[in-house]
Amino acid sequence: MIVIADERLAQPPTVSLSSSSRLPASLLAITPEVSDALAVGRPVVALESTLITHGLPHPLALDAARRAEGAVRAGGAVPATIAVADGRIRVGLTSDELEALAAEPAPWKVSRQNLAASLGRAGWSGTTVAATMIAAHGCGIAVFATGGIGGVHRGGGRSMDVSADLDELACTPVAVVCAGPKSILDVALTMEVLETRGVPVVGWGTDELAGFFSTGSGQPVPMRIDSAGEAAALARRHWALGLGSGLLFAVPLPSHQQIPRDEMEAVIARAEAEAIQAGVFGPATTPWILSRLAELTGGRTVAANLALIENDARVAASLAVALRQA
Ligand code: PSU
Ligand code: MN
Repeated sequence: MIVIADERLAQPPTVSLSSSSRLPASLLAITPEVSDALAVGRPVVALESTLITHGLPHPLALDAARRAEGAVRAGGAVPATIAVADGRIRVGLTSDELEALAAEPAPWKVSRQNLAASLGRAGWSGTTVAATMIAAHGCGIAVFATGGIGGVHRGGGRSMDVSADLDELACTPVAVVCAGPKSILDVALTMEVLETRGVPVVGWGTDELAGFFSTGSGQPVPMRIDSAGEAAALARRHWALGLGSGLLFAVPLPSHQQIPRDEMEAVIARAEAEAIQAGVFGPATTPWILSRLAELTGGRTVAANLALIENDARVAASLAVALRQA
């Protein structure tokens, strides 16, 4: 007998805080606004914090964080910026806390590997896509917005520098809304890994994978949706299958805000070569290259990065709202 799952019966993996919470309360601090929203089923969008601590120069990083939160609110959802501080995973930050995070002199960049270690340390740490997904899922948030996910670095076939973000997408059922893998990566190899690991990569209103600083990446996406309602239906169906993985929604940066791909490619190749020459490797690679790109483009990559983060946050809010409309 063939049984067809009724997607209307499927819930996002996280509905009520008490039943879905898998993170111990002793390691978690959720703001009242976020926990109230989760308790009554209001839409919530998680936001990451490595882009604040390591991805953007100051004081623009703080501006980006506030703009992302504003875009989520304008879209009718509650923002939950996630970070680690003083022994707790913080879900939702006050304005002062956001400022303290952005001003932290030596923040850690926290992924799955060093999440426990970061909780044993004083001060603020930024959470990557991987760590933010763990926190979001662990407290009942199904939708998460970021700028660009990590992936396979250029030369990753040899260096094996493959972001833990990809494995997290494979094993944590959260919908991640981004502007594509960061274009400093080997985007084609990143797509191969996502396919192997069973992560749906979905074009938001486009057949072309979003290209981070650029509207398009030149790579096709295996599937597309054309509205938040369609995105929500796909996510529900995916989660109803119980596969355990997340979904990646790739939202193109509007073309008037992009830096054309040809132009970016030359600059990225130069920054990449300089990083190798400077002996930069491991988790330091992404922040180093992003900051070098900002210098080489006279700040244009930073402006594009701010715009795409805000755009992703707006779209993520529409998805969170649609997921709550049965
Ligand atoms: N998006 C941005 N800027 C960033 C990042 C994302 O616009 O700095 C961060 C994310 O937190 C992502 C991390 O998870 O870069 C990937 O780092 P790595 O390649 O070391 O895994
Ligand atoms: Mn890495």
